[in-house]
Amino acid sequence: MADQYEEGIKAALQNRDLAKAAEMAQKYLDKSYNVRVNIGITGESGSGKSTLVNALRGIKNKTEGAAKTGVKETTTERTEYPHPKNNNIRIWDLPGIGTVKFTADKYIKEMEFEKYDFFIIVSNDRFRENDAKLAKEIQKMNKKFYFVRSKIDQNITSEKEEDPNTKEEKVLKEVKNYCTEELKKLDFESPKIFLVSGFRLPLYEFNDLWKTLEEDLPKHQRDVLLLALPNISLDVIEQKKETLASRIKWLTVTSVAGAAVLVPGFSCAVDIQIILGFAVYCVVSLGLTHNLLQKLSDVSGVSLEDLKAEIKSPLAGTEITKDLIIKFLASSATVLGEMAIEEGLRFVPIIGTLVAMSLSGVATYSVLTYILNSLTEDAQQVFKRSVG
Ligand SMILES: Nc1nc2c(ncn2[C@@H]2O[C@H](COP(=O)(O)OP(=O)(O)OP(=O)(O)O)[C@@H](O)[C@H]2O)c(=O)[nH]1
Ligand SMILES: [Mg+2]
Repeated sequence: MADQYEEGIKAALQNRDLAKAAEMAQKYLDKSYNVRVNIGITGESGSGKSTLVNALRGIKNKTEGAAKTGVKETTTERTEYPHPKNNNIRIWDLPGIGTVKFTADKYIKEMEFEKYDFFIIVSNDRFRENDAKLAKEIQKMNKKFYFVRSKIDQNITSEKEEDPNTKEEKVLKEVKNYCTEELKKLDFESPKIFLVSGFRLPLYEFNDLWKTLEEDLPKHQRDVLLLALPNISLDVIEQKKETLASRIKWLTVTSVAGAAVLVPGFSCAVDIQIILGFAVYCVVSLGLTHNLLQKLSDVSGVSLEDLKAEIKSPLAGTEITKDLIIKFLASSATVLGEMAIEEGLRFVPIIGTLVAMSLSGVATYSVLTYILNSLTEDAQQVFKRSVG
């Protein structure tokens, strides 16, 4: 799809029709932002479903607005949780099939199984008949599901209690083998099982779950979900950077038809609104707003102060206003000049064409790139500190 839009924009630029090019770029961006993802979280009562819902939303169980959890908080109604970073992502906390007096058929109907893009089947033990039944129904519908074995931290802790020399890998292997064998008995030949702790997504195999998922999802859904995901690894931060970087080209094209303004101390007129929008988008996606840092502090147990100490960019951890962007531009003029990006830009598709046509477009491109690069560095440092 991107190719088709790129061709259109190139043609418009060749005709020097900046307005048309900007309109097409905006259309592409709208399409890629407005993508819905519905995730169904299912499994037996008490298996850790609601905890996983909260973890995916980057919050701790007892945070306000979190899905209710605990030994007595059985979820009997299906509940929808919008992702705090992106309202288009809906995580559905489904009751366990064992907790409601439904036949599998009725359950699937009541839960509107066709609605979800994929399912996570959670168990804190081996997977049982009911899990298998659901998985088979999902398979029949040609949809994807992933087995998540939750609370793996508990297994490790208790094994270590018995023998302090127990290696973590050994426990992981044993649990994985056991779950695999049990699922084989239920007719799943080589099931994919991910060992996860809902309390600490960066540990254990949540990363592997993401790697599998991203291969299965269509591109736009993958991108949208990736950017909403908590920072579970340096790898994921790098992927976020690439995804955000791929938006810069389109944003730049939308900027060339807009109103560029001169910023005192900055060499060139730029579109402040676009820069502000992108900065906010990056800060949210990379988990660097004050609120998201606070949540990370709650989840990781590292103090907010310590996390904030890792941050260098003036755009992170604070409210991004127009004034802040103007100040930021004025103070970054030298760095941006030194980057001498304009030379290299001649070789970037589409942007290369703009180099001769729109100075402000080129400046916007450089600014957006600079913002993304510095925020990514901050996110990496914060992440290292949070798991450190
Ligand atoms: N140690 C540890 N405890 C967990 C984990 N996930 C959930 N728990 C605990 O297990 C209990 C049940 O978790 P919930 O998330 O409420 O489970 P649920 O599947 O939503 O339960 P129902 O809604 O009753 O079906 C809670 O006390 C959680 O704190 C985990 O990964 N590690
Ligand atoms: Mg629950």
